[in-house]
Amino acid sequence: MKQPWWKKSVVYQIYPKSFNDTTGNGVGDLQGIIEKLDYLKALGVDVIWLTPIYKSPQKDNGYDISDYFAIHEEYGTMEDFDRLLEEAHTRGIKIIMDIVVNHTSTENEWFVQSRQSKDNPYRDFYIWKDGKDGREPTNWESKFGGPAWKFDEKTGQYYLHLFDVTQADLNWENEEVRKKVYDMMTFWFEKGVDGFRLDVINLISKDQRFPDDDGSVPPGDGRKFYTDGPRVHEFMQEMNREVFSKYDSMTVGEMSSTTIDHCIKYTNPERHELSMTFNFHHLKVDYPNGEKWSVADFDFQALKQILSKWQVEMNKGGGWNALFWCNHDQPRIVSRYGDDDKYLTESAKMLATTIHMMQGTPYIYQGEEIGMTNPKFESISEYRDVESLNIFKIKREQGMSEQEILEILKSKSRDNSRTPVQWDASEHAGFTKGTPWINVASNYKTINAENAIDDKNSVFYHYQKLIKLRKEYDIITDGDYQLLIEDHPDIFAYVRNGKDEKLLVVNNFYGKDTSFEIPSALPLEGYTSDLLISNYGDSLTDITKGMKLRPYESVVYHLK
Ligand code: TEU
Repeated sequence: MKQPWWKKSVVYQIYPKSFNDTTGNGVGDLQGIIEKLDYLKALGVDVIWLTPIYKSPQKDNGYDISDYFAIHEEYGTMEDFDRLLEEAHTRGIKIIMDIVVNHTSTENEWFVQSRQSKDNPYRDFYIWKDGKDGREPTNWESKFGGPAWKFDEKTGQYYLHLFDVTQADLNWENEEVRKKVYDMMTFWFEKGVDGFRLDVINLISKDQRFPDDDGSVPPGDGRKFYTDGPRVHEFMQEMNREVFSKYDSMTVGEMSSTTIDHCIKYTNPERHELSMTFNFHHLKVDYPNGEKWSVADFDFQALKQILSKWQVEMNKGGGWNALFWCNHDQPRIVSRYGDDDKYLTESAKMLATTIHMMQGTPYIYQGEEIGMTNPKFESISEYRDVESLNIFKIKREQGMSEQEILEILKSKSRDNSRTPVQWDASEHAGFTKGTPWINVASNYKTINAENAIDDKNSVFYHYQKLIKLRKEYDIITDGDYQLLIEDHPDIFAYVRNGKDEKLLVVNNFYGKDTSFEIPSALPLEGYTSDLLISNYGDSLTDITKGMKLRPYESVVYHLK
C-alpha cells in the first residue's frame, strides 16, 4: 500500500517572531519567510511547521489566540499568508499550521463573552468552577508556576488555565466548542494548508470530577487528571472524522507527559486519529528527579534507553514518531547534549545523524541546521518568555539568588531557542534593520547561514545530506531498530534491519577518543559495507571488528 507522503518528509519548524524581519519593527514576519524559501528549498525540507501566526496579545508569543481567523498584525496580513502558501507550494514545500485549541487567550471574543455572566451563551465554552473552602476549586498547578485557577470577580467563580493566567482552557465536553474548532480547522484547510501541529492536544479531556491531587503520584500538580484524559481518543477520532479525513493532510500532536501506549493509539492508522506525535521523555534526562529548573548533565544511558524503547514499541504498535531535538520550548541541542565550543560542528552533526537515521518524521528547528547555540544571557532583562519570567519571580520569592536562577535559565529557559536566526555577520545577524525583540546570540559573526552556505564542511550540508539519504534509502523509513552495545559509556550505536540490508549507525556522544567491538548481534559475514555519511572527512570507509571513534565522531554504514 502506498505510504503517506509525510513518512519520507522532513519538517522545518519556523518560529516567525525570530525568523526574519522585513519591516524593521524588530519582529519576524511572513514576508521574511517568503524571502528565505529558496534557502529552505536548498536545504531540502519538504514541510514548514509555522508556529502560531494568528491574532494574539502575544503574552505567550502567539500560543494565546484572540482570533483564529486573523493574522497577527506584526506578522503581516492574510494576503501575505496566501502569498507565502502559494510561494511555498510552487517550490514543492507544504505548510502545516500550529493550532492551539486546549485554550484561548482571555482576549478571545469567546472568553470575553463567557466571563460576562453565568448565563451567557458562551459561559460553558470554558471551565468555570466555584471555589472550595475559600480557595481554588482544586490544588492543580499551572505549568508556568502558581495555581491553575484564576478567580474572576465579575461572576464570583474561578476559571481553569493550565498555562498562563491569560490562557483560559476550553471546555471540550461542550459539543459547541468542538464544532467551532472543527469549523475553524476546515477554514484553514480550505485555504490550502497541508495539516496541523496540535498544541498540547492530549490535555483537552479533563477528569470531570475535578479532584484535588493528593501527590501520591508525582509530580502532584494535577496533570494526571487531564493528561491523556478519559475522552481524549474519542475527541481525536471525532476531529479526524469531521476534518482531517477530508484532506490529504499531516497532523502531529504535541503530547505533554504522555505514554507509548497512548501514542500508539494516537498514531496507529487503523484508529484514524493523528499522523504522528511528539513526546518529550528524551528531553527530560537532564531533569534530576524530574526537576526542569536545575543545571545538570544529561543521563546518557537513560537517553539511549528512552529513544530505543520508543523506536521499538512504536514500530511494533504500528505508531509513528516525530523525531526532534529542538523546538521553540527547548534549549539548543548542541549546547545541551553536544559541545557548543571546541567540537561544535562535529557534535551538531553527530546529534543530527543520531535522530535522522531513526524511524519517524524528522523535524529541524530554525537555526539548528547551522549549529546555533544557547545565547547564555547574563541578565534577567534579556529574557522575554512568560514561563522563564514567572519562574524567576517564584524562585526569587523562595529565596534563590539571582545568579543561581540565571544559571538555571541559561540552561533551561525557552528563550534559549527563541533568539533571532543568524543569517549573516551584519548587525543583528541580518535578522532586522531595527531593534530585535530579543537579543541576538553574541556568536552570530561566526555562526550564521551565510558562512554555512560558503563552507562545504558546515552543519548545513550535513543536514542536506541526511535529508537526501532519507529519500534514497527506504530502510531509513521502514527498517526495524535494534540498539547495540547498549551499556557503552560513550557510544550510541544502533542498527536498522531491512530485508537483505542493514544500516549501522555509530555515534560518539563525548569529546574524547573511544573504541568498541562490533557485537556478535551484528553478523558481518557476507555483507559489504559502504560509508554513507560521517562528520569527519576521513572516517573508515568500511567497518572492521574493532573500531575507534574520535571526539563526537559519527558514522553510518550501509551493509548489503
Ligand atoms: O508547550 C506545552 C508545554 O508543555 C511546554 O511549554 C513545556 O511543558 C513548558 O515549557 C513547561 O515546562 C506548548 C507550546 O509549545 C508552548 O510554546 C506553549 O507555551 C504551551 O504549549 C501553551 O500553549
